[in-house]
Amino acid sequence: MAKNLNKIGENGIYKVKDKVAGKKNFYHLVMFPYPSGDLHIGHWYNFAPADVYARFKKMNGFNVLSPIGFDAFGLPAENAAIKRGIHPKDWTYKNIKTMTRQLKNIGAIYDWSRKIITSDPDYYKWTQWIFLQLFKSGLVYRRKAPANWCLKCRTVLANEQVIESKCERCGSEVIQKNIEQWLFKITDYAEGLLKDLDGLDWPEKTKTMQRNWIGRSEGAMIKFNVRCQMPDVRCPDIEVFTTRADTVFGATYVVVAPEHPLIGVLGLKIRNFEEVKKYVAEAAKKSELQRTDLAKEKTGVKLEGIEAVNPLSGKKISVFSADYVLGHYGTGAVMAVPAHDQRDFEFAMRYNLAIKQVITPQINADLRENKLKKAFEEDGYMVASGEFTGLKSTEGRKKIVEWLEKRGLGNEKVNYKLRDWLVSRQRYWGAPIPIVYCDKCGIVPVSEKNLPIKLPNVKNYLPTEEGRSPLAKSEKFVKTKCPKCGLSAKRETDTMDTFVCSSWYYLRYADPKNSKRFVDPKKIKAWLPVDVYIGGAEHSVLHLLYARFFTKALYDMGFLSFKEPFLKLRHQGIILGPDGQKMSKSRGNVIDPDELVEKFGSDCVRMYLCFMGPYDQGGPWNPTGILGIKRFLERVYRLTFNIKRSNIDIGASEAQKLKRILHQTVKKTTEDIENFRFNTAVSSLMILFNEMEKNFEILKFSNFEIFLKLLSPFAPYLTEDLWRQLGNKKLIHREKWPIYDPKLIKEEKFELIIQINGKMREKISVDCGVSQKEAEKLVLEQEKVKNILGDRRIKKIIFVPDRLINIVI
Ligand code: ANZ
Ligand code: ZN
Repeated sequence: MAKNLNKIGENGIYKVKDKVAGKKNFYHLVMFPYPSGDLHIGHWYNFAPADVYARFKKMNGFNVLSPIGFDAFGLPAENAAIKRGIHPKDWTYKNIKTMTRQLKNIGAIYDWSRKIITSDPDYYKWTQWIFLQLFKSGLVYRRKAPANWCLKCRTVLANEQVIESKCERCGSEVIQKNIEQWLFKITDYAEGLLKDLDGLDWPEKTKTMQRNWIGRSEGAMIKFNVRCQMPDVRCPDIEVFTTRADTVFGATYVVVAPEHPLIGVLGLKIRNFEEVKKYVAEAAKKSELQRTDLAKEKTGVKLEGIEAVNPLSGKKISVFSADYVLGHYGTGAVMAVPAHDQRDFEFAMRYNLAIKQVITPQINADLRENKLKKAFEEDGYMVASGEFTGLKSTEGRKKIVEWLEKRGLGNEKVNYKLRDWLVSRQRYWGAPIPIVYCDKCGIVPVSEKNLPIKLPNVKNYLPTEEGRSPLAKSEKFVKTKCPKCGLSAKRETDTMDTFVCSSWYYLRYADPKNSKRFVDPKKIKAWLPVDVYIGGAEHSVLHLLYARFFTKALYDMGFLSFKEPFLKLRHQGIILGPDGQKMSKSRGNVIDPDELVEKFGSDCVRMYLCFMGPYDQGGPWNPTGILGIKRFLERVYRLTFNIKRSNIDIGASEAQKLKRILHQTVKKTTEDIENFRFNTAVSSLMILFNEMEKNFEILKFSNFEIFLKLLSPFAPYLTEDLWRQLGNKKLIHREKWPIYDPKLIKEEKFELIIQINGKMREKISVDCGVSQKEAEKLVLEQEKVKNILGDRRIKKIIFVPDRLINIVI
């Protein structure tokens, strides 16, 4: 019965117009999938309940855009292709075909005419165009620096793609490698990316993760003069970043990161330079995680012959290099305060350095008896800090910075953990970076009219040992003319990180076929920003942060009129195997949606996914749960043919009750779906249906039709079918969503709470709408109330209609 309806989507019934008279546009978006080759149950869990929401919005009078496409470039597709010895392009497009068929089974209202494939030249032409716009705006740069290098994928990775020192894609070890790379200056947007989170309707947890990733930190820059013991040699100052300027008096040494330029600048002025160099080389081999591991033993090396001057105490202190200080954060140097920073404390213990306490929990504490066993890291009161002694540390911080500022020795400073986004990849399957190297002109952007720079169809797409892109081997691709001077030049052979492609696809859906512009401004206005975005929480930092950055950058260039791409965001949970474990082939607990569709039909799968639990939580798959849904839909099917075609209102109290439940259910499902509570929406539909089935003799025909409409977003195939069988000419998903009558949802009886002097004493069941007079009479007849009142005088009676009565004595 439902199979033929599969075609509905292809007949163009879900085609979306940019404008429909009398309707507001609503942009409903799911995160587009990688064409990994198989649509798994996790995809279904994202897309099917999301489609319930889209259909619900549509029936509520919105002109809904719900597009789909493929995030087709990138490492996962390429690695899989390499494993199977198929060209990444063939592999990708074959998978897209399979997944398109699978996606159609979901029965979503996707407008397939707007499909996007990011590896199509007419899409990546505009990815390259955006690269050029960012380049023009000074948001792109190239530099040689250590980068995360995955030994297995043989490419650099962005920081966001390194999870606990392992490659996010393949799980292998990531080391640091010195390499030329392209970066986007996302750090220019750190403050906006942070601040604008406040206005978004996103899960709080996701916002927190982004906030932490951006990592705003308020502190100060402080200059430490450096003295070299060799005569007549001047040394550059060391600038440190600190969040605790109140502890300057306790700074008993200074530490520079092994990468710090000072070491190279001083060179042989450092007496033990050889030893220092060795230490630096060792540090370079360690990953950031190893270096920042709090539990590890702190190591370092003293720079002999060099001293720093504490700007407040005037004391000369030692300078060390230690790998627990990172080169890229802050200034790459810290003033070490062992009494108040645990890392410094451990270091000082090991190297026998002075530990000087300058903050105490109580004001004017006596320090003589007190020997610290670990660093005291909290705020408190300043001691042994000259004129600042006695101040609260929070106040002292400000005062000290003011003092330093007056003398040109420091200033307030905000730092971010966020680093620039490394976008170049030494891999084949990505959009080529539209840049040319000319001996005369240097780095030259490709001219816009020559876009797209097509990815050549090379036979040898394997990553090279020495870490260069496979494109470098294609002479035809590399050789070109300089866009500026016309002399022969070489193309950039790195490709872009796939996250670049997915940072703007939501814009392209508004105008997917445009060959003149990346999107027509009118279409942007019609659809964007996205009203609701639905997808996995694993993208909390990566994709969602990058997409926000793109939107902000394009806004600043004048291409967009909004600064945030996704106003509302919802995550689905994760579906586990029936054994409660993560699904995996090796565990043999994978649920295959194709099989389920074959066995139960798409509606059952959709509806069970909605029903199985709170949407944002997911949980284990229950094989008997889907059977319950199947039986339920079969009952709906049967009842449709047993129901009397009478629309007469029967006055019987049973009929009244049925009507009330119906209207209550309309209210409940409406509110539940609007709030992504699909599970409780389904269960209230079940309750309603039970009542209808029990009383089908008196069930009004039009009321049953209302039920079918409520069911239709969950079970579109079945309901479209039944809707026609009932003689309707139009499609059910184009019907209006039912509205309830507030008068009809009122219960006949309610529990009246009886209070005496504000304390609850009794509850009685009374008619809804009971008047105060009637209620008082009933209440005063209650034995319990009579006993408490005795013959005390009633001062007054407070009555809250349909809720409570309070007798004040
Ligand atoms: C002195 C001090 C005293 C510090 C004290 C803390 C406590 P967040 O919040 O993460 O910004 N720091 C600065 N740059 C560093 C780097 N490149 N590598 C490692 N550590 C670095 O933390 C800022 C604090 O981390 C700074 O404040 C500095 O130590 C350290 F009682 O300065 B503090
Ligand atoms: Zn040139």
